Amino acid sequence: MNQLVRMFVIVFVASFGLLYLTSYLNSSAGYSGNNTLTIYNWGDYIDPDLLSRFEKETGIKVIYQTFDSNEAMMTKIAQGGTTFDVSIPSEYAISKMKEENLLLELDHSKLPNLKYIDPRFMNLSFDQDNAYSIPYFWGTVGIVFNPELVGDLTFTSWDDLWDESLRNQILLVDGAREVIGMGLNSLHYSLNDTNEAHLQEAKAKLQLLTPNVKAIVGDEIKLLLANEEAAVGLVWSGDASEIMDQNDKLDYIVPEEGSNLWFDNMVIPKTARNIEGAHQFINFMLDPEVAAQNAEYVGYSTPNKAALELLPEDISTDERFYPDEELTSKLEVYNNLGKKMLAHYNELFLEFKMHKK
Ligand code: SPD
Repeated sequence: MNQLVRMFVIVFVASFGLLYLTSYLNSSAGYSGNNTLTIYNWGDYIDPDLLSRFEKETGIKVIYQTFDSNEAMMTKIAQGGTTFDVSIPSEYAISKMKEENLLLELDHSKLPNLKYIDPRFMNLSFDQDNAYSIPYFWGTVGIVFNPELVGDLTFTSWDDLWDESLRNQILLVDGAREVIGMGLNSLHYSLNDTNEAHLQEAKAKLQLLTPNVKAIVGDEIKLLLANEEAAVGLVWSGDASEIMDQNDKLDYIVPEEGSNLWFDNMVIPKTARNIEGAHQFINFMLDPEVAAQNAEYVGYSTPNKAALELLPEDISTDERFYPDEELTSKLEVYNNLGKKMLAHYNELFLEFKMHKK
């Protein structure tokens, strides 16, 4: 009996010691066992120094993963089995994720820096009261081009992309809404059009563009265009700004038939394990100095009014990337077209990609 008690005491003391040692090792690395934050963001969409700064300031270890489309991100979160604490979807995706109950309601009392966001970017239709999402970056979709390689083309019209002189000279961003939307806009249709005849017309017109399309690519589009591997690209405005930073011969324009105005906002998915840390991270990214550093690093347009004032004037006054309300009011925001129609847009885009091959 005595021996049994001794054994029990030895096992108890050993387990306690092991537990103490593990927690000591974790805390000496600066993090307690479950004090991590998993962030799921677009590729190339944050200054990595800010992640280190957040870790240092809070003692929270960041685990960082990326996606390259709203569709891929939504599928992964909806499937479950992930522990993302913060993600950064675009407006139509936020609306769909709300509908599918994939987002947590935010606690604004934990986001005092929200006061720095320009009211123009708050309470938008996809998330009234910003109950589920907080502005991160915004922008347009347009054409970046190398004036030395495109002759007289000015790209004031989407139709310029179909010009025969651009054979094998165009790179397209790998986005279903962007490419199908461009086809629709070029026909003067809405980029939220759900009329099947219009969609088929856009598909047929896009098929005629394939001889001019060199490739459909992800984030590498920036390097390829900056290195003059192609003359023209269909891009998000922030990518254009980064490309032009690397090669100042290039220019960016939003064609007159219209285009997309988009908003990427920070959300806390239902999969979150560290809800407190997620609020801390969102509030950190809203700090004017942090937001300005991030905007300068990634090249995208900040919705943070106080951060905008901290940016160099050549950035904050560049109307190509900070278009005024008059221009933005002519642009269209993607609607959540519903599960079936969004799947249809994806199918049309896949068919276009197959046709291109
Ligand atoms: N490399 C960062 C890409 C971020 C793009 N977000 C734009 C989404 C528009 N729907």
